[in-house]
Amino acid sequence: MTASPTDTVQLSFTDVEALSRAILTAHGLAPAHVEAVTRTILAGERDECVSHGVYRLIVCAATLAKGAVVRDAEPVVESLAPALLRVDAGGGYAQLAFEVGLPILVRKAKASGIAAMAINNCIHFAALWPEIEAVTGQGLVALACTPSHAWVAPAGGIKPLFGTDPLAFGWPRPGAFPYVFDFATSAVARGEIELHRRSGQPIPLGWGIDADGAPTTDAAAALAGAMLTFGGHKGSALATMIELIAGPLIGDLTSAESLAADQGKGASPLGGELIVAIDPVGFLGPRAEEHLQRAEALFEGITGQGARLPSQRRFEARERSIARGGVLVKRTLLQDLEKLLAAAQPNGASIAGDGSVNQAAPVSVT
Ligand code: NDP
Ligand code: PYC
Repeated sequence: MTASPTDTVQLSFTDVEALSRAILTAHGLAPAHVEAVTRTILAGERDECVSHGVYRLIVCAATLAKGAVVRDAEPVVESLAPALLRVDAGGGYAQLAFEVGLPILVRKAKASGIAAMAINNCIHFAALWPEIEAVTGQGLVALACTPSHAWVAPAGGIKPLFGTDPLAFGWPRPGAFPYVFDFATSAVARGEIELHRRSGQPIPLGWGIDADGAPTTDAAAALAGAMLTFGGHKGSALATMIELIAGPLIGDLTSAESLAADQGKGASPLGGELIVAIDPVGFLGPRAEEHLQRAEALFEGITGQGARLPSQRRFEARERSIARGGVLVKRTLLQDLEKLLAAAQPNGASIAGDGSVNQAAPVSVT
């Protein structure tokens, strides 16, 4: 709640939660979803993942306003086999479906050594690392992926076909932080290009092409044309794999089908997510500890030569935010969030000049 002299405003974690709850509730989202989505938004902002922090409240509000989310969906769990489960998100946000399925996934992985959870029929707007960390927090190795909307051209092509299709992996480690990577298989997440467009900044060459297939540094032109894969044909192949294993393999939509289902509304992607959990004890039994220790030598081999581990920036940001007791949000973004809240809740919650959320009037939802 501290006004900073620069173009940012410091919000406490409680302020961020209140802001998220006020906006999501004012848009009619049911309480259990509000809490699950708020946890993700707060985690993103805390870790300075700006394209998946409070900015996503604008995306959520737009998606909710367009009627593209089942606001009170209740996830339904189905156990398919000793090592397989499906959670039908019922058209609601993925976060609650993940939280409902997680304990069963963990139980199955510990019983069988490996287990997989399909989340079906969910709206996905978030980073995957919060889910990965929830699995590694149980001592399990984790892999997750999801398609999105067809925004990305295959390497060698110029028409959008793939989603930005993130792939995330986690490995439990001794100490506070696991090894985690989480990246879009496009050169960059679409949210990053959106943020460049919002602030009028050019994008680097290699992120996107315009509608005629010409390389562009114009964010809006790339959003209207096609995004490019990371690593050329390699990102293209990984995106194809994600489209397959988190699409048809689990009976859910590809990114092209998700975009078609959107019917031009511009809402967040609809479809499935695949999460695999592996228990090191399954392969190694009592020798698991010894072999996990060998993995530490690999990480030391990376950091020992001055290279950084993925998520290192994020974990440092987390520690910084915790030490500061809050996050720094761009003043212009906060103003946009305030407008959003005022429009949804004309006589209700508001954001004070110092960034705190005034909840004096009750938030009522029709
Ligand atoms: P980045 O390219 O910024 O980062 C990808 C990963 O690489 C991170 O784990 C990052 O760690 C790591 N990394 C970055 N630089 C280095 C480096 N120099 N050395 C080692 N590791 C490094 O992310 P993207 O733009 O590709 O994706 C951002 C987010 O968007 C992801 O969380 C993803 O899940 C999300 N997303 C979600 C989608 C959805 O459909 N739900 C679709 C697309 C993306 P660090 O964070 O520490 O920098
Ligand atoms: O930034 O590409 C993205 C994205 C898509 C869905 C959620 N994030």
